[in-house]
Amino acid sequence: MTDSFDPSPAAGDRFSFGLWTVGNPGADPFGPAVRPRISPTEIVAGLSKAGAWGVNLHDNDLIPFGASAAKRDQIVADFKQALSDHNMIVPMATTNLFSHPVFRDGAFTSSDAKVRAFAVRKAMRAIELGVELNAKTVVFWGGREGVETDAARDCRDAIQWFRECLDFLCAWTKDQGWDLKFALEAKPNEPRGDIYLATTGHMLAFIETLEHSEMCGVNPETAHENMPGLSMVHAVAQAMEANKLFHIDLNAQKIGRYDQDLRFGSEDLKGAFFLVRLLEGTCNRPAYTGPRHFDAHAYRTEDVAGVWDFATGCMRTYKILAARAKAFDKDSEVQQILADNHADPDGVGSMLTSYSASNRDQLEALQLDADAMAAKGHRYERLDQLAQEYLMGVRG
Ligand code: DIG
Ligand code: MN
Ligand code: MN
Repeated sequence: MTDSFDPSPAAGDRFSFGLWTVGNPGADPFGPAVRPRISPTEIVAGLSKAGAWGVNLHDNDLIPFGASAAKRDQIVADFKQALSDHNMIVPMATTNLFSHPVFRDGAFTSSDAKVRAFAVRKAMRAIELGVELNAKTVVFWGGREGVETDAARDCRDAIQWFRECLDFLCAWTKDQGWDLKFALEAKPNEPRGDIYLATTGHMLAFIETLEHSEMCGVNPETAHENMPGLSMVHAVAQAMEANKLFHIDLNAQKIGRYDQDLRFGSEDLKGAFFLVRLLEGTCNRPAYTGPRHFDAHAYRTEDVAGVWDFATGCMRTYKILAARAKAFDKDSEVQQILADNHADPDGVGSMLTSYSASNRDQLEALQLDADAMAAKGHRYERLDQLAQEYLMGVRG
């Protein structure tokens, strides 16, 4: 890598963090907070200084549950002033439908219709806040939408109630004349024993059953796909292919662990490399144009200075991987191996793009030698070694 490369984050990179990420005080199920709470206005200032572009929030990250209207308005006014002072925007807003005990058996999937109604109304207030802060995307993470025992309810009822609540909120949003995108975030478990619609794939199928599916997409999170051992790269690629990647939660995770929400790239670096390659479109494909959002937090071992080390590390790693991916895809040997594997001199692929009598007859007439095709090597060992060497900085 040339010495001139500077991985320092800049506004043009569209990096964003949630108030809950750098504001995480380090509490965990086995111990209390270890860091002082940083106020939302201090977070805005700190993120701006670190080079971030946007700051996201749950309603209650900013406005305490049950705050009076006057208190709410004052808090929002102060927050807006901080955004203006530090040239920061709010790309995404979301609703906390998981902390208050009222949601202990779910929000949109609670068997109690009054809880579902309470959750929908809370989401309406959070969407109003997002619109007031000029957010363009609303994320829905159903942290409590699940069970510890399937004796609790029929999953089909849960899915129907989830759909009803989202259809209601989509229709209400359109009724307000707002042009918002809803991004549904999947997670397989934690805090519930099993969370409904556990992966991005489940969410993509569910979205197609919604009344206003055109305004709904997904918000895949690295940790949430990796927890069950799935590929975040494949989840994001499927979302992009379906034009449903409306937002993304970038972080890192050891497979098979609880949700660690680690600094981006700090675990599966090769997975992060291929994810950034996909998002940046360095392999001559359209790039993802949304926020590069980090839903992660610093180790509990860190003090406040360490929190900003964490935030800077997320952004620097993303930029370094973007540069590595660009160099990898410009490498002539990489391009040649990929071209050899995709070669189709006889145009056979075009016979499969759609069915016709002509394509059928051409397909039937093809001379295909299975043994000859089977004997062909693909040079993926060399290709992956090249990727590794770009990652390790010994090439390009
Ligand atoms: C957890 O991964 C969830 C919540 O933090 C939030 O609702 C969402 C926003 O990115 N991610
Ligand atoms: Mn997470
Ligand atoms: Mn998330």
